[in-house]
Amino acid sequence: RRIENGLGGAIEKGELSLVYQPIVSRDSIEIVGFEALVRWNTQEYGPISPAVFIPIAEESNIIHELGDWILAQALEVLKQWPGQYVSVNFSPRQFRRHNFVGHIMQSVQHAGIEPARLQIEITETAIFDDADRAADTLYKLRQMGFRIALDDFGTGYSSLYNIRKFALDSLKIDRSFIDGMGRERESAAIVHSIIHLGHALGLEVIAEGVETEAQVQSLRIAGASHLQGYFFSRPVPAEQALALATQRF
Ligand code: G
Ligand code: G
Ligand code: MN
Ligand code: NA
Repeated sequence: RRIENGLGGAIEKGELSLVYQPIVSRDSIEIVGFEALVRWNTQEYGPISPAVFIPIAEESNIIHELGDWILAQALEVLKQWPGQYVSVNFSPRQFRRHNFVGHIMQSVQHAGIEPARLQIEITETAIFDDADRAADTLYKLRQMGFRIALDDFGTGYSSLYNIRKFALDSLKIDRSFIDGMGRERESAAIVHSIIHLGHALGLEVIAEGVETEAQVQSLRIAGASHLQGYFFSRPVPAEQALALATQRF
């Protein structure tokens, strides 16, 4: 409850900020986009992880106010980048919000941003409950030119049936599989399978949580189209992201 109460005032108190992590092309030459990740630095308790407060916000309507702030902030920063997209996480409740499509469109229009420069990251949880409605929402968003990424892929209740049915641009392989790749055959096999599946369906495949040179090499060989992780950069504040965006990687 304390967190929920604190979150209510966090925006006004200026306790929230966004950091941005580059998503690089497979040859590591080009930054194609940045994932926006929210940070909450409370005056009282110091930093609180979004892994803690997003699920709490998700239990109430605070998620909408928080989500609106995150999107507006990310779109504002995006204006300064040369051509990259920004990839914003949307929780299941945001995605299922009444008139989500109209809401997103209004936000980008207000910011004067091309829809193609916003990637919407959702998890399988967001689309599993009401698959028909989710398919309709994704179709509309994609028709309007937004990019759609399925986040944490492989950890949820994904069915291959769903993957076929949903309008997507990319699959993001959950970092737990990348982490296990060097140690367990099973993880390596899963990573390879996701990459093949993604490509067969005409999707980009983004590997998350890439930390080592060895992982970069294996993922290149496996054919991942994009890479993201501490090996390239931690999530950094907007000014640092801008510096990265304007240089070659
Ligand atoms: O940034 P970090 O690794 O601590 O994120 C932890 C979790 O919080 C991840 O699951 C991530 O997707 C989620 N998260 C981070 N930023 C946002 C955000 O802006 N919106 C939503 N809905 N989730 C976020
Ligand atoms: O659920 P989602 O994929 O949106 O969460 C991304 C989370 O992963 C963020 O909290 C981010 O800080 C974290 N992250 C990004 N790159 C790495 C990495 O290379 N290693 C680890 N351990 N975490 C990472
Ligand atoms: Mn994500
Ligand atoms: Na993820």
